[in-house]
Amino acid sequence: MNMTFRWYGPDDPVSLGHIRQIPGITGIVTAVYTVPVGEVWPREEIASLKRRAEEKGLAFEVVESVPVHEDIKLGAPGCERFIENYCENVRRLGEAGVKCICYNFMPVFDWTRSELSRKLPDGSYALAYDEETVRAIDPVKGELRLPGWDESYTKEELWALLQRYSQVTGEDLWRNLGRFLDGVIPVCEEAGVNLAIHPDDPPWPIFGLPRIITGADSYERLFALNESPRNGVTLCFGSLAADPQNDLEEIIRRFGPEHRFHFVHARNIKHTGGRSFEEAAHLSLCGSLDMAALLTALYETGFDGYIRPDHGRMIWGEKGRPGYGLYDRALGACYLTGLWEAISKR
Ligand SMILES: [Mn+2]
Repeated sequence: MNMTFRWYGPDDPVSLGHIRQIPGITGIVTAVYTVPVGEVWPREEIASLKRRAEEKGLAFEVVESVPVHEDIKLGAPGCERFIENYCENVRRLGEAGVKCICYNFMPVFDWTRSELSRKLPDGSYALAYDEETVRAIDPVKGELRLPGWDESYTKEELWALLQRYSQVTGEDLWRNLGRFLDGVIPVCEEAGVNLAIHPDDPPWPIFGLPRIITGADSYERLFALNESPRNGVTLCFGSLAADPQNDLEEIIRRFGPEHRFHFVHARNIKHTGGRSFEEAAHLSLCGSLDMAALLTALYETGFDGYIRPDHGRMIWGEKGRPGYGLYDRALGACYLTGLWEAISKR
């Protein structure tokens, strides 16, 4: 197990100097943020991230994310160019010592919440998802007022993109994911890089857009699509657990022995009725997940990948990137490292 910490690059208010002071952190998780989705990352920018990390004694072995161009998800004519660019990024990252690349295959929208700073009873602030609020929104009407969405699209561009997805089904997405993996996984094998798909967050279709990485059945199908162990998963506790039907411990014990969990996002959530939830501190007693049971299942199935604390609350007056402040994630990292030490010394 390698405990890592997400860092958003030189503009992140959380500095590498802060991160290195969190006990037990061995490396950072970051990305090149200056290049448009679908293009090739300059070698100098990759090298610069690596140099900055290593100057602080931190490894740079995990990238989150190399985003997948919408044309690949759509299976649009000409998407081969974007698959080839993706392969080139895998090669360049492998050359720089990166071992694991996180990505997702969610159409248009990445993670979705209805609130970025819900005040919890203890005075901290957390991200939250209210099912009714999200269900009442029709993005085609331009009612795009939810936080956390990609604001790089104009309203017209977003409308046009949603139109392109209007006939796309879950089966289409699976076929396009298969084509993407067929192109990229052989390069991952040559480059010594694991590819790790992040589950859809939340793990169900939103706004009429299909979502396919949603639970145990998805993993069964994903692993069958491409048998290489390089074709793996970022196991995000909070994303999968948003669907109360997902039994995370069962998922870990069932698929863990296949060694396809290359990266774990450890995060707790608290179910608040139906499919609504709010994000919680990492401790089991603060949310709906039994973190000790989940880490025990990982340990007992031989997990040897990367792990990081996931979203944290805003505490102690910190202002910053929602979910990615320093303090609560640092508390989470220490808690997870402590659990792991206790489990591994039994
Ligand atoms: Mn995650």
